[in-house]
Amino acid sequence: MSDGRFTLYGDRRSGNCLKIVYTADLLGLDYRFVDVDIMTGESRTPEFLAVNPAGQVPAVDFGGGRTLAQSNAVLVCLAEGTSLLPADVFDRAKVLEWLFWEQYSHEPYVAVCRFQMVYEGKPAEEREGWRVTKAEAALDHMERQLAGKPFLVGTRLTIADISLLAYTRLAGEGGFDLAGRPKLGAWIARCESELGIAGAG
Ligand SMILES: N[C@@H](CCC(=O)N[C@@H](CS)C(=O)NCC(=O)O)C(=O)O
Repeated sequence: MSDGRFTLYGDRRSGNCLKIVYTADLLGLDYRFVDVDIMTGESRTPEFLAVNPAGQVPAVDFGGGRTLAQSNAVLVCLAEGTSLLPADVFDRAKVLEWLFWEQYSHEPYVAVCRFQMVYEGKPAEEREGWRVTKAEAALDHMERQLAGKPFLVGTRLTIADISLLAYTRLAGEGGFDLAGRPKLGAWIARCESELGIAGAG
């Protein structure tokens, strides 16, 4: 699937887009990045809606009419056949377990709080309280799950780590303090080292 050059439509501030960039760069894939500004209507143009009718980034065009949205679906597509997506069916399902959890129990809280601060320019105090509570719970869950483990699934980096890393490493921009979560901090540094990306300030 990822044999040929593809086009990634995205926003460079978006963790959902960055997780694809991290994966594609690690795998040395050939792609073109097209910037789409979601704040000025660029994700609602007829041209963009032809790529992703849902009007969201990221979206990928593999050519030949094969377009794909949903960041974690794209990760699965890119990582197939590599160590980032285990061949063993149980390990593979564990990776999927984390990908689904990321979209349902982490991203709507950690990422949306960050969106309110970074994109909408709100101060931390104006984040929605219920969302902050759920975000803190998600980060606590990761801290517990990383006890005695270098990565989320098995002993190697997988797309489960890359997917969760994208917004977790930027959680500070959403008003969250990771200082009291040492395992999470060490995991972020480990993943960043594997990916060759700088620490998140
Ligand atoms: N579940 C989707 C979420 C995509 C998403 O929320 N994209 C945001 C940017 S991170 C977006 O395009 N927002 C603009 C909009 O929804 O109109 C994924 O994982 O790709």
